[in-house]
Amino acid sequence: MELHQYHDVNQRGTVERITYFTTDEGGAPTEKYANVYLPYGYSNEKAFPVLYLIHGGGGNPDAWLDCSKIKNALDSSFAEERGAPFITVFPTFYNQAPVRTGRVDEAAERGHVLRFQQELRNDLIPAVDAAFSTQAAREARGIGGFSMGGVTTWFAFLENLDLFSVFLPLSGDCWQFGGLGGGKQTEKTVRYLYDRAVEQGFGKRDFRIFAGTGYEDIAYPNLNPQIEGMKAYPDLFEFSDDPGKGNLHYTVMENAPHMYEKVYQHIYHYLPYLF
Ligand code: FER
Repeated sequence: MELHQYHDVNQRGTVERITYFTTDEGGAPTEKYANVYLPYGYSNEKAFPVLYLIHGGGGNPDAWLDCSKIKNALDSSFAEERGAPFITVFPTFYNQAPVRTGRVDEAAERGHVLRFQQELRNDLIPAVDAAFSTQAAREARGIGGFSMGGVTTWFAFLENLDLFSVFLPLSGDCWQFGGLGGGKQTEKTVRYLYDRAVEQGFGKRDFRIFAGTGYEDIAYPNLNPQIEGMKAYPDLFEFSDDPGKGNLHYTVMENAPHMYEKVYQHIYHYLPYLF
């Protein structure tokens, strides 16, 4: 899992912004932006996979880039040919920048990341596929996120499985049945994930989940039981320690609290297997 953070990277990707229109909670049109990382060598002559990477609670489209070495991890991985280059889109699930004082409002946050599923489908993905040279297919589209972004990722599995095949939930559990539901209502949550996939006609060869957290992470008590519960359904969630086999992967890091600076390393670790 060691990132060559001092590696001399001469092949750097660029970060652009895309603006797009979506609909706010009241149904009014609103303009938003996302950051778009284009790998070194990006060109209209090729079509690239796209990873959507979602910030945590209180964050914004800049959070991943400001708070972690994710760009360095992408640049160095592609320069070293650890994986085929892909585009990474950093959007936000908020319509208004949140003012965070004290404890997280679980119901409000859950509402934002659930509403964002429609924005992905109706507005953001079409805008990205129109503006950039993408493969524009679920096989070449992934979504991941940290904390509330991990919660967003599980909702994408439930609501947008026809759009994504790769899922990277990092230090965030599934909130279908309320805040911290992966820990508080593990059995019900796991069963729902299972049923939603099956009812939409998807089987275990149709998606891959690359989950991660840390032993010291506040989300560990919520994500860990959920992943352990999912292992009990190997006909749909086939766990393997080898990220190239099965479709459910889970890495728990040592000395890793709930921070972008830690969780981005999971993306580095899994990168060769994503697309
Ligand atoms: C979790 C998932 C999300 C969790 C916390 C969050 C404590 C979000 C926290 C925040 O936005 O502050 O499992 O565990």
